[in-house]
Amino acid sequence: MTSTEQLPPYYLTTAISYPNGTPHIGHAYEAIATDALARFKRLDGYDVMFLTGTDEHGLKMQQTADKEGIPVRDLATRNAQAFQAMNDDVGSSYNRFIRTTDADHYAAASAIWKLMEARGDIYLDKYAGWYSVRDEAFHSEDDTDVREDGVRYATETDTEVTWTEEESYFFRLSAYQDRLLALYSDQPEFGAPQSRFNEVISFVKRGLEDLSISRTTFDWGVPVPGNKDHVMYVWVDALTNYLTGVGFPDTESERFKKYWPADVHVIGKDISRFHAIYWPAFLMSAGLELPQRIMIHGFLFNKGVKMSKSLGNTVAPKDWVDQYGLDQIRFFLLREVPFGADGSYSHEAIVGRMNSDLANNLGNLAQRSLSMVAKNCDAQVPSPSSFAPADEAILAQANGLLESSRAAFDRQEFSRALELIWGVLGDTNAYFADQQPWVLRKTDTERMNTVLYATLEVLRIVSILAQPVMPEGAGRLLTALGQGTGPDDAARQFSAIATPLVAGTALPAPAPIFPKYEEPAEG
Ligand code: ME8
Repeated sequence: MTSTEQLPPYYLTTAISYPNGTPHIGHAYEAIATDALARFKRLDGYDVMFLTGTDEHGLKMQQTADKEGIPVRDLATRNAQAFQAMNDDVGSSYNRFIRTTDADHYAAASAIWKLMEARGDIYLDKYAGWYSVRDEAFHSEDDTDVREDGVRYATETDTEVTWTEEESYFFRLSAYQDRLLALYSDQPEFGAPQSRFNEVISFVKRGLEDLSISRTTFDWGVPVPGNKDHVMYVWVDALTNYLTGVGFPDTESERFKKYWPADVHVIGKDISRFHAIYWPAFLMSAGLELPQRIMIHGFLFNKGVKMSKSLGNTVAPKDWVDQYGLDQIRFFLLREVPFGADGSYSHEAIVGRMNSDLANNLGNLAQRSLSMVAKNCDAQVPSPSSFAPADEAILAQANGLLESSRAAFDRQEFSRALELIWGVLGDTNAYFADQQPWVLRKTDTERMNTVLYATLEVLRIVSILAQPVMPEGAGRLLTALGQGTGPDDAARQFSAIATPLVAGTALPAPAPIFPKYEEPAEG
């Protein structure tokens, strides 16, 4: 038994969501992708810390609560529960669900503020500018425009801005331009994918202004240490959640020493500047190590159209899971859209993936080979004789998948990993059709046994590697292949891939997995 203390650590996070509404498919997408990576790393022998949660402060939360006529804390609690339930619904295996109203988070946010202040990077001044409540950010006049309705908008984000003047603390972001550019060139993998990271780099090259980091017009936030008239700008508090989650400010704790710096922060494209510019600057100022990587994913659209409540095209993640199945939506989202790119979903696209990739390529191959084994091999893994070149070739392909999947997951290229795995499945289907084990049954049972053995061996390797994306279905397939009973079983870890199936292993009666999607009957 290896204790987790000896395993290499891996710390990953999602963005923390604003609980001013309920979760949508975009939130579920980020949770599922990050979860698949967390599961992959656990199965690959890492001691994983996976953090997710809710970002509960700020003016937007206060305004939503006022509109609903309820205390802001109640709004935060109600919707934080909805976000946690969504994570559970999509099978997220987070280790902690953090809320920025948690007591330990207040301590962490105060501590990072004091460190940045002690460095001389925080000063008090006055701010006047165009403020967008939706973005929780000021925009320079050049970045705004007055539209036909007479209202001024932030050009980039299409959100309304209002002229706001207040006393504010500032962070000397301008002093960090050179250090940030040095970081980007020394650590070219810091931001990904490259195209989205390039946008960040150009922004920094154009020059950085100091950042307003406190507010006096409302009090729903973490108090600024030493000045009770100010609360922290919500992004200072929000980004710090990544430190709170591993025990900051106790930088000497085992947990902090083990997990910090984070291996990857997974975020959406609209918040790349906050993560790839402000966050490393805050950490440099506080004298803390920087995360290894900011992975910026794209947005999901409903048939290419932005989701919005007014268009009535938002989808609740739970409804999706109920309609198509959990494994099915996890597979669809990660296979269909290259992570980093924008993507679209539609009923037809989901059903297409379910029927061709899952029901046909995987489910059907498993069903056909396992029922032949049940009938013709005493329900035991058959004993192979010497492998023919066709068998060797398919086994070699399957055995190469661990390394290629690992390379793809390390770059968060989930669709690439699944494409490679399903490529091998496609070739195995062709192999099965070519070899015709149902004919060999009458002509050459030794050869039939070898073909069935090789097919089951590919299915075993594919199922082990499919667990991070489809924990349930891949688990059921592993059970059908006699490979343990639960996800922690040694036979299901990636280290078991190198140990081939043992002939004579008893197999349970095969049950169909990944059935075809049937349209519900009308009426
Ligand atoms: O931005 N498709 O919270 P949030 C894919 N609280 N991803 C989407 C999406 C879509 N249609 N819409 C949103 C915040 N997201 C801050 C984060 S982190 C310290 C603070 C992603 O609830 C979005 O890009 O608006 C972000 O990564 C996450 O969902 C939460 O968005």
